Amino acid sequence: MSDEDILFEVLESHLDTGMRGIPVGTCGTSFVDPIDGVHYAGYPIADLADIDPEDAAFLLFNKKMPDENESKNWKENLAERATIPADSLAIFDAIGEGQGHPMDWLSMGIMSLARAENEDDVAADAMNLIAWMPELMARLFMSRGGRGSLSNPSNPSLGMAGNFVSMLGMEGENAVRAERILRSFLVLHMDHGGGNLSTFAGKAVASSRSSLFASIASAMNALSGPLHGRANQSCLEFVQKVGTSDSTEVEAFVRGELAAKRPIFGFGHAVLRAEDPRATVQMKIGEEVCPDDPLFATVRTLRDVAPRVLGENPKISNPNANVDLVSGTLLYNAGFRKPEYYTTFFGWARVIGISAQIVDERNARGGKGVPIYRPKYIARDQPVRRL
Ligand code: AMX
Repeated sequence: MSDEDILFEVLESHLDTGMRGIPVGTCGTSFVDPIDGVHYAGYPIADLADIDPEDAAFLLFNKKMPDENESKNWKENLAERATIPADSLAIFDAIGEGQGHPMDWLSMGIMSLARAENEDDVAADAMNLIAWMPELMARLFMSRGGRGSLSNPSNPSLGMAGNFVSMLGMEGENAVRAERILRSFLVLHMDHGGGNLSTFAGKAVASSRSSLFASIASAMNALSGPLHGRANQSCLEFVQKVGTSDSTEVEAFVRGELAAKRPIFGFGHAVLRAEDPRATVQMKIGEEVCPDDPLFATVRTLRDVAPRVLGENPKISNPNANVDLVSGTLLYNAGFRKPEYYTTFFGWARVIGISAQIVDERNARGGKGVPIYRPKYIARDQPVRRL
């Protein structure tokens, strides 16, 4: 690419559109193809669904799949870092059981770990935060749920998903199912290119050389919005509201929602123009772990019916299933019965991808880092005036 290549011509009609589609930088961790979905360092996401989440993290940071030795060393490195600094997360005892949204707890939890920042070593901070996330998440769930301290102490040798499930005190078949679902959830949600709001927000804050913790907390705050990460909470609530898996009834429900100008959750996407491969993968997992679950049966029928109904409206660019159609139902089957927590799982996964992108941006320009973000806003209706 030469300096002269015109990638995009900014027209007046592009202003005030949320910078939709306007190129602003480069991203080495992942790219999103409108048809084939997200690829991590070139690998289509569907090929990665069953790998260890730790290996997916290695891939995003190193842009290559780890060999056996690299995978072992990487996991040991994370395990060695896993002890949360003493007295951190005391904030969770202070907020009060059930108060505030879990995403606010996640953000505050991450900020409370900033006291252990390594100055000028964003890569070390990223590794530490990734290593601390399973315990942070477990303590968030226990404290906010009023369930006291961890059921079992942190045991990083179980892997990030297994350790979290164990700290919550899940056992037997339930623990196995929860870990299976969570492992793939984490891998599928880690990264989605550079321009989604939470990633962009995290990188923009990081560009001022703010700490990794402040940058990631900002990203989590962006993710917490109902138009972004909190959509996975809304999707499960929507599937519960459908309340049937009968095709005719589901179709009538979908048409009724559209007539009432309400969105059909779990369908459509700003960039993708086919079914999200992450939805396809999760449908397969659902068929494996909970084929007879009534909620999953509703999802199965919605996936058959809704694209046809939505497709009748030519304005809708993509009537097909997105990642959120199935993820909430799987988490519900994993034993996580409160949808308000679902976005924290999304946040946990994104901590990894966004951290990898922040490290890349700090290493840019021969280690100088990307310049501080400074897009231009054009003045509107403000003639110069004098008092
Ligand atoms: N239900 C109802 N209307 C929909 C729709 C859906 N599933 N998908 C698109 N539309 C509407 C849009 O609201 C828009 O209407 P408008 O012109 O009156 O504003 C029109 O169709 C054109 O939209 P688009 O260009 O196809 O998509 P978009 O980029 O504006 O919106 C999205 C994308 C995801 C917000 C939208 O598809 C939607 O609201 N889906 C339902 C909610 C959902 O599942 N969100 C999770 C998305 C996955 C994710 O990113 N986490």
